[in-house]
Amino acid sequence: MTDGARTATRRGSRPEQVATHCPYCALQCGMVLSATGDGVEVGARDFPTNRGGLCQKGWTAADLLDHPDRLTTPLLRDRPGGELRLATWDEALDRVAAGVQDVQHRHGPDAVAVFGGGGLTNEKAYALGRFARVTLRTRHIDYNGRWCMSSAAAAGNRAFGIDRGLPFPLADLGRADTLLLVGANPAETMPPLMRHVTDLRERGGRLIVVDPRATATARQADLHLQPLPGTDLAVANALLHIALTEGWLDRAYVAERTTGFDEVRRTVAGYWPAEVERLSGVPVADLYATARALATVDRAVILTARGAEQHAKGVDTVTAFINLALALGLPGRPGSGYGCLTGQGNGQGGREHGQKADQLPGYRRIDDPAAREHVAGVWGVDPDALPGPGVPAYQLLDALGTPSGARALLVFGSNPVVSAPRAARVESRLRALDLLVVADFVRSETAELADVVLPVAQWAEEDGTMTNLEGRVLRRRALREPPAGVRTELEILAALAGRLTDGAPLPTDPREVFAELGRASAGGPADYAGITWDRIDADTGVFWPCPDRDGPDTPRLFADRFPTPDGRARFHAVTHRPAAEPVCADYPLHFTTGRVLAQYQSGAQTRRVAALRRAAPGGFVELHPDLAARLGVTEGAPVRVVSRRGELRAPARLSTAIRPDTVFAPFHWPGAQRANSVTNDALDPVSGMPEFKICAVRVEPA
Ligand SMILES: Nc1nc2c(c(=O)[nH]1)N[C@H]1C(S)=C(S)[C@@H](COP(=O)(O)OP(=O)(O)OC[C@H]3O[C@@H](n4cnc5c(=O)[nH]c(N)nc54)[C@H](O)[C@@H]3O)O[C@H]1N2
Ligand SMILES: Nc1nc2c(c(=O)[nH]1)N[C@H]1C(S)=C(S)[C@@H](COP(=O)(O)OP(=O)(O)OC[C@H]3O[C@@H](n4cnc5c(=O)[nH]c(N)nc54)[C@H](O)[C@@H]3O)O[C@H]1N2
Ligand code: SF4
Ligand SMILES: [Mo]
Repeated sequence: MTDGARTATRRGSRPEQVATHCPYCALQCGMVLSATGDGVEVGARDFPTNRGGLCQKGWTAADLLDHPDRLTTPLLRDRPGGELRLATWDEALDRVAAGVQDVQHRHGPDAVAVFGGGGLTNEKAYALGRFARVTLRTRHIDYNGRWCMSSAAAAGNRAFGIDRGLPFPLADLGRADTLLLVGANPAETMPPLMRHVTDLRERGGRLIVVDPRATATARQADLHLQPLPGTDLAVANALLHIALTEGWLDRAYVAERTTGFDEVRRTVAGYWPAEVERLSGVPVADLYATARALATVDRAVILTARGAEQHAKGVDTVTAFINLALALGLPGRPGSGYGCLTGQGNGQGGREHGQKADQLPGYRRIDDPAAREHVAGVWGVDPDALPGPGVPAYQLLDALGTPSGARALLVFGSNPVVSAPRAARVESRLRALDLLVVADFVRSETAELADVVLPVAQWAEEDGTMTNLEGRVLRRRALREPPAGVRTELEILAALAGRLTDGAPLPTDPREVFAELGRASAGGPADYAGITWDRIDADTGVFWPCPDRDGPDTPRLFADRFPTPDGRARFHAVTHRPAAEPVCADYPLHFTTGRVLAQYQSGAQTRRVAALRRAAPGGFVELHPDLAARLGVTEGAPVRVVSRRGELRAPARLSTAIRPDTVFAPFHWPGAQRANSVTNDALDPVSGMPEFKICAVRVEPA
């Protein structure tokens, strides 16, 4: 079935089969959904990203549609400490509207906050931003992408003047001679992506992986660098140091296409490979081999993901790898470049259209008068009525219920009780609210704390668009109606806007919302003005920027110029600094976190899928056998991982794949196994990214 073969948009005329995409990660694998007598069947579909493959999460995605845990009625808590009870939509929406009005009356518009998600469609993310700014008039909106993409986004904007995760189609990886993956484990986090890596290797290309653990991805690599967590920046500077001393730079490119190299040259001159070996544990010979493999081939690609980015120096770490890429002349060279692997299903689009605290649709800045004027025009409001910038996600959550923070919170598409750093503290902040509203299709751990829970449609029940990790705008297509009692976010926002204002109602038809989004984004960095649903349907998606209906889209960026004022990319000199929390006698080990193949994020969805629960039944603590022996811990024995902020308890998993000075736990489980009870809430000063990937702990038998 081709991408545009069938579209289902009109209610009441649903087809038996639709071509759509997986609800989970940013690879947005192509899927065919078929209505069977008693449910929905998932089939794989050939699409340029997944080339016919799906991972276990994708295959089982339909299991949640008719799951017994599925919410089909709003829930309401009548008094603090009481139980959630079934409610009608009118009761629930009236309660939200009254709560919002009461809080705003007592504490002003900013006392209501909105927390969005990178899994929302473009239409929903856009509508949520508009709802916050126009209906609620609050500056407080941010989203879980702050914990995901924000460091790479800030570094990309700083260097290239634009933030598109991959500035080229994914298939370019297959044609590269060298691929350097830094803090990325796609064999578990985006398994079908590895088909492109297989292409590369079959052509004789080399894969180099930088990860403190010998992951499933690292085991396929030609070279695995196994640094201490939090030392990637120094590694990148050492690689550039080597390229410089070996005369491997692309001097013409640096001279013609970049600015600011001189200071970077002076800075990296101090990153002697032998010193970086002492700091990171990566042998000098491996540093040389990596620099050579990147610098002496025709086509080289450097990709970062959360391992390098989720640090209090995440922006500078990404910048160090961008500096390396620029010095080697990679960005814009065919088949080469730097990119970051976006994570959530709509992690890319979700960060372009107004869920971010400082941003208006089209990736415009909310503090830019021209941007305010343009977007206010589309929204039919006075530019001066738009609020100013808010604060990044963690600051927003950490202030809830305090005199300086919001007193009501509306959550759409996130489960921060499990996924936020220093989660016990965030949980207590949520409990301190006057009003917590959660829109979800299951009773997530965050929904359990809510005063009002609003049941929403799932991916197979809604139309819209998603923007995948390549910047390719795709169509999500509905196979069936939502179950009775369930509403879409667009319907919920419109109903609330109707109760809260007497202005023009918000549109509830996603196609109409997308057209409005296009107008609002016109002329902005992420320009969708030329994209229509029909145009997406006619092909395998449309790459932004795409300003004109009749003009081309942009699969590859940077061929001739960068979208900066002078058309050049900008180097920024960056220096290594230690993790926010160094190890010490009481907390002598490094703790890092991440993902396993069969669970997704906070696990609210995937922990409910039987096949995935069987594959990954619970949390664990990965530690080296030598460390385990020292601690007197055996395989499967319960251990406690203790930091200054809290502890997690889970069975030990002994593995020589991890450094003996580092322990790892996945973050998909709540309660005693919650990794984020332990993590550090130190933030990157530029991006607001928390330091999920390193803090100091001790491990004890439990
Ligand atoms: N199965 C599954 N797939 C997913 C998701 C999921 O939850 N489950 N989530 C999706 C989302 S939103 C995202 S953001 C992506 C994330 O995709 P990835 O970034 O690939 O996932 P992580 O496991 O968080 O981190 C990758 C690796 O970073 C390593 N690491 C830890 N600390 C450091 C360090 O200091 N330096 C370096 N170089 N590496 C380090 C970890 O050992 C880990 O193997 O996955 C997406 N796909
Ligand atoms: N320790 C540690 N913590 C981390 C990370 C890490 O690597 N280590 N990674 C971070 C990263 S990269 C990310 S992206 C975050 C993600 O963490 P979360 O923001 O918690 O992400 P999800 O678990 O995907 O939460 C989505 C919730 O919304 C619901 N949902 C799904 N789709 C929709 C929808 O369309 N509408 C609505 N209303 N609800 C929906 C789901 O059922 C689920 O309850 O976690 C971060 N936390
Ligand atoms: S790789 Fe991502 S998009 Fe593809 S099937 Fe798995 S979770 Fe879905
Ligand atoms: Mo993410």
